[in-house]
Amino acid sequence: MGLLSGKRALVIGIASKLSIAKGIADAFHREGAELALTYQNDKLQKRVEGFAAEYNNALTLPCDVASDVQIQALFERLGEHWSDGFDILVHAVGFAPGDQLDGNFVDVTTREGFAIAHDISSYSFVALAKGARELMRGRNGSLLTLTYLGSERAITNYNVMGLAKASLEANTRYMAASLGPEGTRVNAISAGPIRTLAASGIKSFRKMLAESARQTPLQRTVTIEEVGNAATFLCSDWASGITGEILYVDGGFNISGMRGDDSE
Ligand code: NAD
Ligand code: 0WE
Repeated sequence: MGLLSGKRALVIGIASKLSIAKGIADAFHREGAELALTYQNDKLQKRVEGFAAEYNNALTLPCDVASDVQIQALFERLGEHWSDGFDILVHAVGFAPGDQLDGNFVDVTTREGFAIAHDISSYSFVALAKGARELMRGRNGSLLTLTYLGSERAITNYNVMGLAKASLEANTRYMAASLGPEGTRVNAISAGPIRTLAASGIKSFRKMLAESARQTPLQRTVTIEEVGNAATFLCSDWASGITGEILYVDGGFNISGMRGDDSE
C-alpha cells in the first residue's frame, strides 16, 4: 500500500524531465496515486503525453493558467473523467517576463511585468482552486504550490518574482482559511534552487547553485525527488493536521547565518 493509494491527483507544471512537478508526479505515482497532467501549450503536449504513458496512461489536458476559459474547460473535462471528484491539486507554475529578472529591481520592474508575474504565479492558484472546488469538496483533499525564499529575502535578480511569491504564500494562508471548513487543506513547499527550465534562463545560475550549496547546512542543493517526497507527505493523510503551512525543502539554507572557515 502506497502513501497515496486510492487518491487522484492533478499535477500542473510539467515542462521537462527536470521539472519540480515531474519529481512530484513520479513520487505520487510510486506511492499509488492515480494521475492527471496538464500542459501549457502545443509545444509541450507530446512531451507531457510521453510522461503520462509511464503513469498508467494518465489523462492529459491542456491548460494555460492565464485563461479562465481554459481553466473552466480543464475542470469540465476532469469532472467527466473523475465524476465523483479528486483529492490533490499541485500548482507548480511561475512566470515573469525575462526582462524583469535581469538587473537592478527598481530599474527593471514595470507595471506590466508586475501584473503578469502576479497573475501567472499567484492569482492562478486561486483561479484553479475555484475551478476544482466542487470536485474536491469534503474529500479531505489538498492543494499544494511551490514557492521560493525570494519572497522573504531580497535575492539578486529574482526581483518581481519575489513579490509574486510573497503574494502566493499569503494566498496559501487565505485559501487554507477559506477551504478548511470543507475539509480541503492548502500548503506550499519552499524549495531550494534547482536547475530546471525556469532556472536555465537565469544569468549565472550555476554560480548561485554552487554558492548556495556552500552556505547550506547539508552542503548541497536539493533534488526534485526530495521535493516530490515532501509533497507526497503534505498531500497524504499523514499531514491531515497541516494546512496554511510553508514547508522548506532547501537543505536548511533558510535557517543559516554566517558560516565560518571550519565548515568550508
Ligand atoms: P519548470 O520550467 O520546469 O516549470 C515551470 C512550469 O510553469 C512549466 O511547466 C510551464 O509550462 C509552467 N507555466 C508557465 N506559465 C504558464 C502558464 N501561463 N500556464 C500554464 N503553465 C505555465 O520550472 P520549475 O523550477 O519546476 O518551476 C515550478 C515551480 O517551482 C515554479 O512555481 C517555481 O517558481 C517554483 N520553484 C522553483 C525553484 C527552482 O530553483 N527551480 C525553486 C523554488 C520554487
Ligand atoms: O521561481 C523561480 C524561477 C521563476 C522564473 C524563471 C523564468 C526564466 C525564464 C519565472 N519567470 C521566468 N521567465 C523567463 O522568461 N525560481 C525559484 C528559480 C530561480 O529563478 C531565479 C533565481 C532562482 C533560484 C532568478 C534570479 C535569481 C535566482
